[in-house]
Amino acid sequence: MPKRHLITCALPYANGPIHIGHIAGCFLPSDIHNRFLRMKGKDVLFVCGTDEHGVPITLKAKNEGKTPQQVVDENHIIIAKGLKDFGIHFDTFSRTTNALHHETAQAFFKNLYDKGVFTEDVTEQFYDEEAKQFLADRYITGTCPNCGYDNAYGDQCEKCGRASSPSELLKPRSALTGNSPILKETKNWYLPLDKLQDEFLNEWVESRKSSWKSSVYGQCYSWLKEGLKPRAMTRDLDWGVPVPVKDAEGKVMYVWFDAPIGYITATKEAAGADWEKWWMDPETELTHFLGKDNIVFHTIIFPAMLHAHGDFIVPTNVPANEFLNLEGDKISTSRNHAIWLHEYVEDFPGKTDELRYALNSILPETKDADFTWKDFQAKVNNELVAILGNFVNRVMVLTDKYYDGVVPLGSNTLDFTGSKVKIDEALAGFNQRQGLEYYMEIARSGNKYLQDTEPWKLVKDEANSQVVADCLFTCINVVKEIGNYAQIFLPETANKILGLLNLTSYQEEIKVGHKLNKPSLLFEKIEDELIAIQMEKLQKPKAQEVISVAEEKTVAAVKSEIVYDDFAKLDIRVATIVAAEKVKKADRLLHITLDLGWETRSVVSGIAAHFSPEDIVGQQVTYLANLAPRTLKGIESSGMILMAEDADGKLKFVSPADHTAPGSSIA
Ligand code: B3M
Ligand code: ZN
Repeated sequence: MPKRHLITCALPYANGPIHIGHIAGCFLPSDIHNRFLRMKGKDVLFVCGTDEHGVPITLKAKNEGKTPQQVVDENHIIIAKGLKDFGIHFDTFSRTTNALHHETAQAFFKNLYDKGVFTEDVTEQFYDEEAKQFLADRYITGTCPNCGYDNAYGDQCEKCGRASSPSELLKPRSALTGNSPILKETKNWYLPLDKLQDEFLNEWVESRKSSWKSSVYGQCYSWLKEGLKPRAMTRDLDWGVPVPVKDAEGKVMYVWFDAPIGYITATKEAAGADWEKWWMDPETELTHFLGKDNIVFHTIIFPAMLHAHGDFIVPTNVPANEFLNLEGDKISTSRNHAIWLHEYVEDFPGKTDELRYALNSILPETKDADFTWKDFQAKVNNELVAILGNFVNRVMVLTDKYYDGVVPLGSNTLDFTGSKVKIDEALAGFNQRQGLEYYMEIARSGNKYLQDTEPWKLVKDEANSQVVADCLFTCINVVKEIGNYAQIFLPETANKILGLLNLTSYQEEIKVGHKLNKPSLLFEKIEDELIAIQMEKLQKPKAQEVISVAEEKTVAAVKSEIVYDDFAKLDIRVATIVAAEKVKKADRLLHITLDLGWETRSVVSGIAAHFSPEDIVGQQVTYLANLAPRTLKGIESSGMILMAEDADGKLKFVSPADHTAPGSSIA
């Protein structure tokens, strides 16, 4: 039995906000594990923070005309707020640009350096003589040797997807000045993973074979089988943690060297002088939560670093998740095919448990999973509203009606020990989907018990009064069980149930004569309109972002090729706006009437933030006339007005250069 549990959640890159893929990958699983262990009374520390170094951040900054520091400052705030609003409860949410982190990472590096762990190697790297700077792969563009695309990056061609190295590019250019770079010698420090493999990793990974997920062990196994090579831990870059050794001016640590040390920094921030016991005492159980693209860093490189240092423990488990897709398609930040956390909490105020529940039920624990808005709606309406919420509400209403909200003298006739053992076992084994299913069994059994007992019939006969009292006493205790375990799965709901039961903690017992609070609903149905608005949002990609992010290896500059027949299916026309008004209770929507020459059409369009209705009457537009109609906020919308969107997200109408008869076709 470990004495204490240190839980880490992969540090999100501060080069953009986070989306539901990140939530399902590591934030929700780590938060559930944290809540589970705490409920069991364990000593737990749960840390995270933003990963603020690395080349993508410098590129993003350059692109937006900002400093890297501005970029990470902005994103840290958005990410931290979104997670807090979503109820992810870290002991500390740190940053890798904090001074304490630089100090911690430098001390770590220096320790390995002094021990002679690193090997040094001089290699030739591309160098921009005008900018006086070595160029990271992403800073070099050139002609792809495979497809001839002349804006391919040093590490990858975005047109054909081929991964390459900068030296393979034809006519390489520097992204800083456009000059052709020269090759220049530079020294870097390498972690000898080959040596550490023999010395430590082979045996250690093998010892984890039965306790780690097979997907995690499998990845490690194939890396080790291939044989590890020394890997450079320093970079010629001006954004990162400066390398604290002689001859290393102008060099920073490789971002994957400093980022995991961020866990140590965060622990120092949370535990102060006490931090060492969390990292150095073998009685601490260390668990890293992350997505599958980060496995190698947490099972090979970081453990090798920790081992080489010598004072640290290594992780007990690394329960990595697979990927989450969205509406059948890969989540893509550049195509804006994503549900952003900070937007969800704004669009669905007070509904964090609804998303938690939907994601928990599909967590990509063993294979990729797919989130759809329809499924989200169904889970909320058919499970949270119809089962859990409905049961709790019926118990509250009946107690209010029959006993004026006072707990009757009765005895408990249901026992959920079996369900609770099953939940605990599932959660201890990181089977959190299964855990949620067992949890819902409690609500289902409660519902069934109430339905079978039918106190509303029994109550008509005075002779049954004890049976009715027993039934409601039992049900009130089931509500408490549901609330108690909701602390793990549905934290907002746990608080609400505590309020309904008029208790201050789930430790408290439900006593006969205790007065409950007035019933109020836990969940409400998600209406079709809300889902339609979200679907519409997904169909409106933001302007292409030039930088691809780590999660996404290929970014298509142009959508995939179609044939003429695909295009010919679209019936695109010129139309004239003849009337426009705001849609009630929908800030973003305008109801527009279009003249199509031979008839008028009604369209609901999400452009209210960009245009006022009175300004657009008379405007000519491009109109997709044969898009299947749908209903938004009770108004039928047929077809779609096509808009141009610039890089700042501003929308503009696309209209013919001269006035054109409405109904004219565009092809
Ligand atoms: N920032 C990668 C990612 O967000 C990386 C994780 C660091 S964990 C030490 O996918
Ligand atoms: Zn190519």
